[in-house]
Amino acid sequence: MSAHEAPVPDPPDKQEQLDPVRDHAEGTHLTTNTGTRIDDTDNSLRAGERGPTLMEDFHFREKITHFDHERIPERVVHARGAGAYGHFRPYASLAEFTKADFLQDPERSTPVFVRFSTVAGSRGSADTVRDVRGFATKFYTREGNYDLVGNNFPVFFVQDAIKFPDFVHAVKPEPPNEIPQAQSAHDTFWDFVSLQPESLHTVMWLMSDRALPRSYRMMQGFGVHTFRLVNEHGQGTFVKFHWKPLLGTHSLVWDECQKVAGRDPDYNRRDLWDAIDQGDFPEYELGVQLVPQEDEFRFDFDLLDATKIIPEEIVPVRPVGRMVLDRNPDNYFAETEQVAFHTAHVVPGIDFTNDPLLQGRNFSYLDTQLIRLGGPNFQQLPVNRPVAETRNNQRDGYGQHRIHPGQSSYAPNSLGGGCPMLADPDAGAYVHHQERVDGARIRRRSDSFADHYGQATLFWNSMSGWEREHIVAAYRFELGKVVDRTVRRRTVEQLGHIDIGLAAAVAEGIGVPAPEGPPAENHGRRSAALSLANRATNRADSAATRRVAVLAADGVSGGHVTALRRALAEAGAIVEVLGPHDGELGTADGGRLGVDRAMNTMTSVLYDAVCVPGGAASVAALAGDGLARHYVAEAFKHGKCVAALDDGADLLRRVGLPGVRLAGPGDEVVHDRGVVTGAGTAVAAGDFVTPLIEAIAAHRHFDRDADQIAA
Ligand code: HDD
Repeated sequence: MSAHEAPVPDPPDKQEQLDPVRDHAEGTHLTTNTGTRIDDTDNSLRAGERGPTLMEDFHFREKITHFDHERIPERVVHARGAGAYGHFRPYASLAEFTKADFLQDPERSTPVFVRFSTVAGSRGSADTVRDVRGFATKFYTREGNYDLVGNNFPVFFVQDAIKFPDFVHAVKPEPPNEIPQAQSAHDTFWDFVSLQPESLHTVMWLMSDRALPRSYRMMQGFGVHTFRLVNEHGQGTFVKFHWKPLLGTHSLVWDECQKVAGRDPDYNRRDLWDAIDQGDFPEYELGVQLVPQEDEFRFDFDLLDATKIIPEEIVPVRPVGRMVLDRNPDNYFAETEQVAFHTAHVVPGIDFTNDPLLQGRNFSYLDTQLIRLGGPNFQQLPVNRPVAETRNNQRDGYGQHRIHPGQSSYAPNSLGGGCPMLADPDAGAYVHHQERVDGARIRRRSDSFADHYGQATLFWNSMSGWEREHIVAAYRFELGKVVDRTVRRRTVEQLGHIDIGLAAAVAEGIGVPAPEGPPAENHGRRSAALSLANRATNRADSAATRRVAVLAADGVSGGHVTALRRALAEAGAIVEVLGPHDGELGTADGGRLGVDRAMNTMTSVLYDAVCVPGGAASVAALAGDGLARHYVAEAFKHGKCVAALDDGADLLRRVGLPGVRLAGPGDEVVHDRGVVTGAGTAVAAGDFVTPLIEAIAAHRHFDRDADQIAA
């Protein structure tokens, strides 16, 4: 065997690799950065008790200098994020399509680090803003790191990377006053997109509930671009990557988002952290849409156009593996902040296409890491370090952590024995997919990128009734914040190219005329997979990890609470008893019940469902408490499951849930559009629990008459 063909040794596991750099403080003493022990870190060294500080206080100077340099530039986009480690494992070998090592063996898992993010806001902004979410995965494969740097939308706002700075400048806070933070609801964003029809399709996604994920654990991910898989024969296949959360894809509603942004700005970050901490590990299925090379021109759009999807009905998504996130980082800065993704971090078997957005990204990510992470050695940071061996002749630079012995740092060399040697293409070297490229040097987009309305219309046509209502409401909200009337009008005219009904509904809300002239023809095509209401593709009927608030006061039925707690816990839900105060409550049968949280410290928007157990005194106290009534009204308004046992339903009656049938005398259990009421005996018999869990698992019930509810 020649040295070129030497087998690649199995790398260490990523966590094993990180262990030596985890710097635990237990049992240690405070020292300077050079190891000198320190006996006082509270008083600077002074000339006399009331005298000036001395220059020779090296501990003071080192401590302050380090502090002064603690911050690094935040990411220009995707500044706010949350990360987690995990593992990916393919279901079966994908050797037919790709030689990528991590997609070959269902017995072998590959460590990953995932960073989820919002895009527009600064590091300290709220999680539940209307925005695209980043979904970036670093696979630490045996052949090097592979980064799949995707979003939770399958399309992007611009077709060519050269437009990215314009788009980002438009959506970011406006230059004169840096207002508004983390919002697209302002003039410059709508000015730009109304002049830029290629953005329309992605803006439709942004106005939909897709932009308001309930959780990073309940959010799809997409590689967006068409990439290329390459097998060991050098044969290429076009591919679109999809992540599907096993908990289903679920969203919040806009009113809820705005309230959560104040009540818990860390809502999505906390949710991810808590779930992993409690052992509810988020899982996602990796899917691929595969298109043979010879089918490149089979579609009525260009595969290289990142503003287009391949509808799943035309090319189905084939599930190929599963990712589990099972470990929180130890240190936010060291890991989640310093992780450096780059679309050009690829491994053999995964290649690019000529998508002009992707080509530009391949330049941008390396460039940004150089300044953000202080130089060319950012790959040596623990979170970025591949588990595969790295060897080359790149040397020195800021933050060099490796010592390279030896005389030669160039190739070819004889003094270093020719090392590091070039790898054989047949022994794991990356070989770029060969493709003939010729053409005139030109700044022009292909005509095949010209249709900007077809898929925006496809998206609109595919929405259910309530999704359309939410989209119209979102446009009305956003454009209602736009001061310039011309921008409002221009946007409505653009919408007229998608659907005249949509344009008219938005126009009415923002006080501008509906577009004139003959309405654009709607092609009538739909893609059922796009709707969040579609059970088959986007839902998971599970109440697991859903948060349920049980409202109680003194005199509550302890039996109801115990039965609810047991049944919901069995379904994997998280139950919290909320009382008028913290501590304990007395139950109807003379027992004591611990309160998990005082009602005033929480709010219905932090729960997926609200339950009211029986107990005359408890229900009377809650009915007289505006805060308790607000929990019920608000949960109902946001389409959530609301449930009550026995006289607990009196609280629902007091609130007044329009048109909803509640259990009365003689009714065992009544389930009406997510409102579940019934007799206490039914909870004991388990009959109440099945509809309750169904109602929670269904996530939201928008077929209610909730507009008249004040909450
Ligand atoms: Fe980007 C970060 C996703 C277009 C330039 N991008 C960034 C992150 C994600 C994406 C998830 C955060 C990674 C992390 O968590 O650290 N970006 C996308 C997607 C795009 C896209 C799915 C379109 C399909 N991006 C895009 C373009 C450019 C950039 C066209 C520039 C030409 N993106 C960047 C960047 C960032 C970044 C400036 C900021 C911080 C970073 O890279 O590390 O280089």
